[in-house]
Amino acid sequence: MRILILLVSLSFALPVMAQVPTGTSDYLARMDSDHDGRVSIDEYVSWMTYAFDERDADHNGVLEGAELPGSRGKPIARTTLVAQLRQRFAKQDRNHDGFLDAKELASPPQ
Ligand SMILES: [Ca+2]
Ligand SMILES: [Ca+2]
Repeated sequence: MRILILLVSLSFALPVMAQVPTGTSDYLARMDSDHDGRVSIDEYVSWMTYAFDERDADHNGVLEGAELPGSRGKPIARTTLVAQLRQRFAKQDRNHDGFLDAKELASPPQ
């Protein structure tokens, strides 16, 4: 189950990473939609769920059937993905101020 979650996370994360060839400050700038120089949980989640929303053709909050990468596998609920992203954000927010700065963004949790 853990591996499946990892694969699912990667399949969403990869297209995002592919758009970001040049360093953390660029990455931060793209996620930082209110331009305050740091990434809030909402900015993080909306950035990371972008690929999900693109694929969710009928907008029911679940990827299933042809909406899944490769058109197969178990349905994935958006709420599940968001819960995972929130956990990841909390781990990555090392000083627990509720935001990711460039340094925190550059060092994902192991
Ligand atoms: Ca921000
Ligand atoms: Ca922080």
